[in-house]
Parts: sequence; structure tokens; C-alpha cells
Amino acid sequence: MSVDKEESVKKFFTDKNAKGDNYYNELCSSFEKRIKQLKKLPKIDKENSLDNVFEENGLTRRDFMKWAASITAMLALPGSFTPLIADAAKVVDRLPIIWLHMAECTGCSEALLRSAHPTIDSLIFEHISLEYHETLMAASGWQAEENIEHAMEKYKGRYVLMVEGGIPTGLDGAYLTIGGHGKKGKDIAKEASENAAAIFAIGTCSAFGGVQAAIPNPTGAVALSEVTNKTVINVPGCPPSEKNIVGTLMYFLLYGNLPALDVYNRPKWAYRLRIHDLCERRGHFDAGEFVEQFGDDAAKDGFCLYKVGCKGPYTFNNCSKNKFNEDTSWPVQVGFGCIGCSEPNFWDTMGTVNEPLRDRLYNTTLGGIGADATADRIGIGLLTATVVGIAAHAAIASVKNPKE
Ligand code: FSX
Ligand code: SF4
Ligand code: F3S
Repeated sequence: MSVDKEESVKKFFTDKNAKGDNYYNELCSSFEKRIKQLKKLPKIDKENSLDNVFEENGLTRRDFMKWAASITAMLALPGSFTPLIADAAKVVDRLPIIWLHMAECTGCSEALLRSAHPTIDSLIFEHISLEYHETLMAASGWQAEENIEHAMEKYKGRYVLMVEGGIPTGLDGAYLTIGGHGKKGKDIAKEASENAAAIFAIGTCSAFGGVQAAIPNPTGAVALSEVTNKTVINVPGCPPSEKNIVGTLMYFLLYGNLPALDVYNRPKWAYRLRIHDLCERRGHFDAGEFVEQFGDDAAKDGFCLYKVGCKGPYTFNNCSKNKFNEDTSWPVQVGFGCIGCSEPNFWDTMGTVNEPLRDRLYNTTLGGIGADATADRIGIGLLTATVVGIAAHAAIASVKNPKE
């Protein structure tokens, strides 16, 4: 282990042990204080309470507390914080939200809201005060334009800005104009960022440019962070899981500040580990048991999908924990490898979807040890898996944000 790595491991354990009773007591008081302050703010949705919304949708208090417990665990807080998380969810409608759509497919909104049976996450999201959301609001045209201007003025410095989609900047932004006055998307995003209390880039398009920024990027689409000099919290995924969206919101609600972020400004609580680290097929990877082609016996046995293109070793996200479609499944579970959708430029850098990356990234970083060669020699077991892990980290480190 290098000295640097050793130091950081030591620091990790020292910090962890330092988080004794005092740390959690103080955290608990600061959450209570914050919830109290939020409660004093005018209730934006005066007509309804979250309790009523749950009742109308056939959800019990038990369901709600189960949800609160899962958010508590997700944010790595002790179980005793569950009632506080539940309290915080109830004041979520004190937080005005402005949600902008730029260049994208609306999959992020869909992921959150289109469930056959409303989930707690979707209900909480519907209950928060969405002051402006082009897909959901009734207003259109001039009225819609007025709404956003009014919301930005009325909630100046208080609103949370959520942006979905990449921002076209080609032809000075003329590829995306919105509303009766033909305002450019890039100008709206920049203006709305100015007085936001927090800014979340929802989805890979907004976080990193996404599919429209893939080569040759005809509209000059860029990440939200390129058009504003404010800090943007990236919640990538194409689409991201609704839990990562709601979890990020809950974090902000409770802590009142930004979570610890990785080099790509993704909250560490959600994007700290690789898909590969959390994968239910990982045992097969370590044992050298691979699907060689879709439909073979190994596929039926649920073996590892690395050789049919899984990019889990290079992708940081928590999909196996959060799952999609009402918590039923996630890509690898249904038998299709991860395509790396929460990584910057994954359309350009992650190669062909159904093929491993071959030697493209590995050769330069590990003195010629190719990923496929590694997988073929996997019989040597865990050591080999470690090599792939190191290779993936090294490859990722080599393409990290130059700003770091
Ligand atoms: Fe689509 Fe959102 Fe992908 Fe992008 O999700 S699901 S293309 S991340 O901006 O609508
Ligand atoms: Fe899972 Fe993919 Fe890693 Fe295999 S390569 S263990 S399928 S994440
Ligand atoms: Fe995306 Fe991979 Fe998860 S493709 S949804 S990060 S499993």
C-alpha cells in the first residue's frame, strides 16, 4: 500500500471512531433546530399535509416509517435518527423547488413520478412545492414564463434549483429556446442559478452533458456546471434513481448545507462505491464464472456479465441497493450489464455496450495487463479480481476532472 493510501485509510478509521455519542448528539440537535426553523416558514401547500397525501394513497404510517428508516440508512445515519427523518419529510413542502428542463428525454422526471402505485418518494416529490416544472405544471406560454420569474423573485435565495438535461451552447444557445419570448435555455439556467439556495443537476445530461453532448455534439451541449459559477451537486444516472434524488433533497433539508462530494461533485453517500463493489453477481466474477454470450447456460445461471459488456467495474453508483421500477430490479439483475450511465461522457468512453472495454483503458495503466486477459485468467481468483479493481480505479483516476 502506498504511503498516501495508508494515510487515508488511517484517517478514515480515526474519523469513524471519532464519531462517538457527542458527534451524533450534536448532529441530532442541529437537525432538530433546522426542522424547527423550517416549520416556522409558511406552508406553501396550504391545502394538504403529507399525512393526508399518504392516507389518500392507501399508505400507512408503518410504510412511511419504513421509508424513513431506509433514507436514514442511505445517509449512513444511526437508526435512532429515523423519527427525525420522518419529521423532516413532513416539512419538505416549506422548500420551494424550481425544476428546469433543458435538452433531454424527461426520463429523470419520469423515473421519479411515473410509478404504477405511488411510492413514498414520488408522493413526497409531488408534495414539495414545485413552483415551476414544465412537464407537470398546468400553465403554459406567457403564464409559464411569468410563473418562473415570479418564483425566482418571491423565493430569492431560498429555492432549490433542479435542472434536468444538458445545456446547448452552440449558436450561442439558439438550439434551445423556451417560452413565448424565445429565451435561451442557457440563459434561463444561468439566471435561475444566481439566487438558488442549492443547485442539483438531476441526471447525467445535466451533470455531464449526457447523450446530446456525445461526439459530435452538434448543439454544443454542456453540463450545468459549465454555465454557472455556483456549486452544482451532480446526481447522475440516465435516469438517476428516485432515491438518490429524494435522498439528496433530504440531506439538504436536514443539514442545510452540501453533502461531501466526489471529484465529479456527486454526493459520496450515494456514489462512493462502484456498481462492481455492490453487485450480487460479484461472487461469480471472483470465481471466474462469466456469461460468454447472452442466452447461454451461464446467463441462465446468473453469472457475471463482464464479458458481455458490463461496465460495473468503472461506474460509481448504488443501483443494486436502490433499484428501479418500484424497487423491483436494476440492469444487472435482469441480465444486462451496466453501461456506465452515471459516469461523465459514458457514451463516448465506455465503448460498445455489449463488449468489454478490452485493452483500451487498461493497457496504458497497468503495463499491458488487459481487462479481457485478466478475466480469462480469473481462475487465479481474488488476486485477479483485485487487479481488475485496481485497474479500474487507475483508469478512472487517469481520466478524472482536470480541475482536481
Ligand atoms: Fe433522459 Fe433526464 Fe437520461 Fe438525460 O434523465 S433519462 S437522457 S440523464 O436528462 O431525461
Ligand atoms: Fe456485477 Fe458487472 Fe462486476 Fe460482473 S462485472 S460483478 S455483473 S458489476
Ligand atoms: Fe446506469 Fe449502470 Fe446503474 S447503467 S442505472 S449506473 S447499473
